[in-house]
Amino acid sequence: MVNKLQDKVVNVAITGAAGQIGYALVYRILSGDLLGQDCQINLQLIEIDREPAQKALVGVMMEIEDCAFPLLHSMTAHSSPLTGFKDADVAILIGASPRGPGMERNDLLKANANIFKIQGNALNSAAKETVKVLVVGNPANTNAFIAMKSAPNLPQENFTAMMRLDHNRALAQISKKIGCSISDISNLCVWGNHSPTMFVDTRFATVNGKALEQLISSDKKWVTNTLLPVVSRRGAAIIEARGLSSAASAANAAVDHLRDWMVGTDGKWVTMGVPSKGEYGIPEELVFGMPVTCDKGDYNSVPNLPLNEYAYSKFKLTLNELLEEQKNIIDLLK
Ligand code: NAX
Repeated sequence: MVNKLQDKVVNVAITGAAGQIGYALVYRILSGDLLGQDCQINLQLIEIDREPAQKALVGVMMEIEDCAFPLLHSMTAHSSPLTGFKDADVAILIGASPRGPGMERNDLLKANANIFKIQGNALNSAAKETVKVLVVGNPANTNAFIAMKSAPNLPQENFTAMMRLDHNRALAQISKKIGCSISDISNLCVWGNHSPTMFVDTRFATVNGKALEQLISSDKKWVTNTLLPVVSRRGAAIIEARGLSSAASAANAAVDHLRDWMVGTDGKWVTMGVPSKGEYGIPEELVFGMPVTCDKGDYNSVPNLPLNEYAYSKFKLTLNELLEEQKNIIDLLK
């Protein structure tokens, strides 16, 4: 049985596996939502070498066991990214340093820079050269940049940051506004940083082939007055309502991001945070949210979209924020 499935066993490494998002994510992966029902999974779960994280991880693993998932081929626990990322085909980097009391954004950037530098190094030494890396832990774009720069032997395009939750949040708001289904909406994207400066760009969006702009022409201000603020403040609104940050929707976005990357989007745009190749004047290597299409393991940014004055001002704001973040951590990469 195992031999027959050998070519369909995928090694999936997850950091922060005992946290909220990790807990919601493992069940989706083992249900077949990531790679379908024919692909078995070796789950490599990584947590910090501290309590209560390690004990919580034991509990998570007991629950996974109790699900008796047919797709679970093996499961291992790790406190070192070097063993945890061994031969990884997919690495989902969720664990990050949370913002502590009195911590400035800069302190948070630096605390995470150290974590993602170590993890980038470990991926470089231990993971497969084809590993697909998704960084979820915040500040996700800059963390992905750090991991990428710390893994010089791996192709840069292997490193991505999660902007899909922002994309999905925008899709859901549009679907509610128009009264259409999510799959009716095309050509939406989110530019820039996974932060309140992100730019949700609806200028090219269509619903069943009709321009969104036309469909909301009686409520022209809806995008700027409602959609953009709702999406950019959604994380905070969820914390206020639930008392905890987004977890199931973040895990769902991680599944969407990775599944689309590996399986393909059939020409449909999705948003991924990817290292720039100089598109749209974005400095090379900056990990920037942009529209991409995916085809069986590759992604390509959507080219030649015009940026009018309004779009450019929004674009520039989020670009400048990311450049500032990069400037603050660049010395730590030396
Ligand atoms: P939790 O605090 O529930 O879990 C984080 C887990 O990571 C903990 O179990 C912790 O022990 C572990 N961890 C910390 N440092 C680690 C390290 N160096 N190696 C391995 N494990 C480590 O947080 P959770 O709600 O799961 O959120 C995780 C991260 O996702 C946060 O940084 C959060 O800000 C970020 N998010 C990113 C989103 C995105 O769209 N990019 C959306 C959701 C979420 O806010």
